[in-house]
Amino acid sequence: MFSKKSLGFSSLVILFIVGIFMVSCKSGDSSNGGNAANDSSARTAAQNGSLSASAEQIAAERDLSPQDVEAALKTYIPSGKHDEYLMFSSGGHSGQVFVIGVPSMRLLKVIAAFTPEPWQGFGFGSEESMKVLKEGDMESGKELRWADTHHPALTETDGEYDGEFLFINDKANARVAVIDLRDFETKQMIKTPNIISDHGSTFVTPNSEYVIQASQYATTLPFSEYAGMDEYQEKFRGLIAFHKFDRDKGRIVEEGSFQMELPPYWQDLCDAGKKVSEGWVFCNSINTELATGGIEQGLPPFEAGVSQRDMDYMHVINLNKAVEVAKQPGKTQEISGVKVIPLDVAVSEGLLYFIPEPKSPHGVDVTPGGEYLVVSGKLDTHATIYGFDLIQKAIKEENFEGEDVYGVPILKYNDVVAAQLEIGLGPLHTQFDNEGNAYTSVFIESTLAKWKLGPPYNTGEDAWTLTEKVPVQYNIGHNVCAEGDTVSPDGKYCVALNKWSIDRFSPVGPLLPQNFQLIDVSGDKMQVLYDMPIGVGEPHYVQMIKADKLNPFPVYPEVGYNPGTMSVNPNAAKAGQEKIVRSDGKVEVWMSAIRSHFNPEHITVNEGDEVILHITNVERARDATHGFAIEGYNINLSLEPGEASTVKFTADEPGVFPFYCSEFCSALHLEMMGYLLVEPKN
Ligand code: RUQ
Ligand code: CUA
Repeated sequence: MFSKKSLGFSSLVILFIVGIFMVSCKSGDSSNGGNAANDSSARTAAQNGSLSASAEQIAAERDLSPQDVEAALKTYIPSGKHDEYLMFSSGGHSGQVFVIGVPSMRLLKVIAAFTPEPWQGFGFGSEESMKVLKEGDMESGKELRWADTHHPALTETDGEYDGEFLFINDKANARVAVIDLRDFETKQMIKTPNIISDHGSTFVTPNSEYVIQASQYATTLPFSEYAGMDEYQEKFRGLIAFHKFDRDKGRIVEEGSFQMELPPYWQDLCDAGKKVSEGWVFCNSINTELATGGIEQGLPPFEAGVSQRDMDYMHVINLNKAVEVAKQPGKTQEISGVKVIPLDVAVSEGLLYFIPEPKSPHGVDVTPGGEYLVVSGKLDTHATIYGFDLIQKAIKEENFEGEDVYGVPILKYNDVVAAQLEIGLGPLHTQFDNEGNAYTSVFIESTLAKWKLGPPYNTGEDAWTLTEKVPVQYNIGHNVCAEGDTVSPDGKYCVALNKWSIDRFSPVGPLLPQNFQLIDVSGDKMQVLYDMPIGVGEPHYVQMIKADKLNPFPVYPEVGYNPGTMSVNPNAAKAGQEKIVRSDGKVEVWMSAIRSHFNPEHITVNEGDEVILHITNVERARDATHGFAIEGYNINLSLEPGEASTVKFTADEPGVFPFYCSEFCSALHLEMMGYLLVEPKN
């Protein structure tokens, strides 16, 4: 069996080994930290042929085809070498962000975002993290401790990822988190006022001045106002928020942020214009039927009511102009402390137009040069491609087919469509490469479709042609290609973000992981290389950035660093100045942590005392992280080298409570502990 399968097999192996050797010689490169030992052993092996023989044997024993071996060689990263790209993946229900290397598909980090995460000490006592989590709670103070993260957005400069910050939305509660990529930690959470549901979020403008967030399921405006379902058309509204991002502060700021009222259609995905379309924003919508559900009253169920019409409306928003209008007195209304441009003002000022779009549209994706918007319909077989120049012309000539019930002008479909392409059943999302190709995920038929864009990318016969499809397993939602939504995509790799894995992995009970499939798109034929199970929530969108664009801190730049402010905390504990200060009902401790002890080691308090601990990890060595956990008190901190953290709690449990370092830091890590002694009241 093997001999048949392995026809030309050893030569393939040798070819690859030699190929790999040549590549690593040529690049000799730094980012991968070049590994001379591996290179020379590869050469020896290739020269004397011994490795190819054993590789052939391994392949035979493991029943691997030549294609399998090729795929393995394309994804393998030797120990000590690094991946070329990093993916930032939404963590779905986990409320987190996953960082994954490409092509190895190794999980590098789970970034705590909306949900408490013990390893990073996020939400287990440290003041810095508790503050961020609190910011994301309901105004009433009701805690929100889960999230449905969908769309991560890396900050951009001139439409290119710059590797500085990352935003991610929470569909479940209409929130946005801001992650600083110097330390990969969440610094801010916004519970967006007025809306309680979102989906078209987060998307950034080409210089990240604005983070875009559109509501999904229409509610009253604000949602906290009550209205019955029979008042839907009159009282319910959609909304789009433009959060102003201050890069120096690394925060979304109130000043300059504003919202715009929209009809109560269900706004879906959005994208920001780039290059020629910079300054404009595009959002799909569904439920232009204004269906309200209500099967119990004999009304059509939502999924039928929402899909009655053949066309819904793409929202075309003039953001540049909206920014100006939002500054003018009398043009906005303050709702829940936020400036909102009312719908009638949006219409009269020419900020909002509609374009008919077919069959339950879902993704809208702007081409790298900003010339086209690609829209796919969940119940369609086509991608519909709109020309930005055609849209501009129609707006300028006021060439409308009419207006919707809220008075928003509707452009004529035939005037603005540049092309339509038969893609397959259930196309969803589109990414791009550096050779004028588009890649569209096709949900119902479980394929990734590759097709050629029109001019200026491709001309003549080539323009707007479907060229290839590769089956994926199964039910692909989004897809991501290397820098595939920027002004200069890289090509090379795409990843199919599949919703179902069914039989791809060892069974783990009825709840199955999602399946990320790495696809090599560099050759003539797309090749699936690797299946990565995601067993931690259902990711939606992912962005893939060149790894060398990131420049994270190896350790915090100075001892006493507060990650909450990204500066030295003057009140941080310093080595040699550790102390315990007592006043009435309060014990304040300045503590240092270093391999392998805390100082002080005994903390005696009275039951009911307020205890404040300032702890600094005074280490300067890379990776010398200490944890700080107090047993029975639900407290755990992660203190990375240089980090200072504060934890406040009431000593309401009397008795003896060991505290210990919860990160294996040294040979005497087990001994890195101390005692909290809480003397009972009576
Ligand atoms: S979604 S599978 Cu982006 Cu939330 Cu389309
Ligand atoms: Cu410090 Cu373990």
